[in-house]
Amino acid sequence: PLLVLGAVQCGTPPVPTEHHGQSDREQTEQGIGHTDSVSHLRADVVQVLPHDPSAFTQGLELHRGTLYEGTGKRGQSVLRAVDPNSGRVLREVRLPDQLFGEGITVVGDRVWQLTWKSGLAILRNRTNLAEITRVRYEGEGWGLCHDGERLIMSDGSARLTFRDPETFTPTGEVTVRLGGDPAAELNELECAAGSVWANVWKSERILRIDPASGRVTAVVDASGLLRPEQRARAGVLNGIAAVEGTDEFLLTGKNWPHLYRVRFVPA
Ligand code: DDQ
Ligand code: CA
Repeated sequence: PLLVLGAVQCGTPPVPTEHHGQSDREQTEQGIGHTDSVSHLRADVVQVLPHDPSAFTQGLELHRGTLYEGTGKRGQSVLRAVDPNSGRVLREVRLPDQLFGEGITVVGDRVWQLTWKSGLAILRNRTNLAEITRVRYEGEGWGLCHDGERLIMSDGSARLTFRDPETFTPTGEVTVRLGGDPAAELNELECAAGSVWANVWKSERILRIDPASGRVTAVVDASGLLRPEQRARAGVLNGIAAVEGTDEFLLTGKNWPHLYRVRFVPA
């Protein structure tokens, strides 16, 4: 039985997610000498879905209708496959107690999962979540996504590292800049339609990044999803998963009671 927690239809008519018109406000937010435009978006809620409030969400991705979620904290980190409509856990594996799980991404029939400070990426079988291998990397592990050709990883700095999706070997990197300034603390990532979307840690902002240049092309203000009394008990926004075949995304956060199916629209 599906336990959809009420589909909240917002009254706003569909609007294009791209914001080509240059408002004065956008112009003034460009640094001097930076003529690139940055769109300002907000998250329009299409549906509210359940989310395990005990999940300290660190990685979130949808693959063929199944939600893959990685959680953090030492002794509590898991990788699970979840039915996004009901929140039912279909399969779950625990990480060893000393590992703090971070970003995840699906590559075909496999799933990569990062760890925060252990320098270990774990490769698993997507169906049974059994470990296949572990690979070492330099630095911290934060967010991860797969653009179809390469892995893209964040590490707490303003850098995104490109990696081979089979071997995890670094193949390049780019510095993310917003109006010319490095944009650090990029957390959970999502690769969608040629862009990389990144939650900014401890904020309710999501950046849309052009991975070729590192340029931030849009800033999403995703504040106001949780009700104030829910927000007091929940952690930070962290978790963005593209809904395949649509321009929608699932958003959640650490210990949030809901997943929000949203569309990004001009603010
Ligand atoms: N990171 O995901 C931003 C990379 C790290 C988040 C760590 C948050 C600290 C939580 C510590 C909880 C220990 C019980
Ligand atoms: Ca994601």
